[in-house]
Amino acid sequence: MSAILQEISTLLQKGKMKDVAELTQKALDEGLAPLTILNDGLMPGMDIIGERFKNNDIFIPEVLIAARAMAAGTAVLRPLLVGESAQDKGTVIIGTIKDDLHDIGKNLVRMMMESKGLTVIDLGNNIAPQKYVDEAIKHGAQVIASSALLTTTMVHMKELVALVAKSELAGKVKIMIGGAPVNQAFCDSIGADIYTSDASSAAETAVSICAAAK
Ligand code: B12
Repeated sequence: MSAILQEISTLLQKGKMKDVAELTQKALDEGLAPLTILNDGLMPGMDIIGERFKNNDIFIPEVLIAARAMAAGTAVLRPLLVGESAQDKGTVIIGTIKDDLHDIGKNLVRMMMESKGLTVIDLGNNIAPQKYVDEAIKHGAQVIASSALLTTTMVHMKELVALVAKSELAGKVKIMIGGAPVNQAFCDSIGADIYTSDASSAAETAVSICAAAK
């Protein structure tokens, strides 16, 4: 990892929101690609925070300020990743599932999807399964994307799958799921359509689904 990416990671871990934003801009000015800064600077910093939280080395306040620093860095990258032209390649409804407030991964997935020209309706976090269905009908979406970071909330994804199957969306909308505790086996077990492990592959897959639906 280059020195500036290492420093971005370190400052993120310390929750230095302003410094992370400034250094992210500096890395861009030095010619580093936005995705490199995201994948090799910001994300590794958040991974270390995750490990330290797991080991009870740090607690919620530290995690929250690190999350804010991560958001400040991604805000700098967002216009470059997303671009300005709306290409209308399809519509995705995205949200973090009911009872779950984690939204960093969901926001990255949204950003990557937008960068590929998809229209993304972001419902936010703590989203009831019925709300995804209602919004997908309202916006004529081809994809519902749901994120979960807690083993206690991922179970609500099963309710989402059942509700879609009972609705007018059945057979028309694909359900994509993701988030750290989610995997292919869980996806298969609840009958969701697609699982991917990261934001870039989630965006590529959503583009393919939307293209096939046209
Ligand atoms: C940041 C964080 C928080 C922040 C969230 C801030 C925010 N705005 O999101 C705060 C402090 C609020 C928090 C709170 C809690 N947290 Co927390 N948190 C984390 C932490 C450290 C990082 C999560 C993160 O953002 N990772 C970075 C992102 C980029 O990764 P990601 O979300 O996995 O997303 C990537 C992929 O999964 C994928 N993806 C994500 N979503 C989707 C969706 C689709 C459709 C697809 C295809 C792909 C995809 O793409 C992303 C990019 O590649 C994790 C530890 C960890 N290692 O995950 C714990 C963690 C998730 N939290 C945990 C816990 C226990 C909690 C609390 C219950 C703590 C408490 N006692 O109160 C609360 C719950 C609050 C709630 N109701 O949601 C546990 C969960 C354990 C479990 N088995 O369920 C973890 C694993 C920590 C641990 N090891 O103990 N947390």
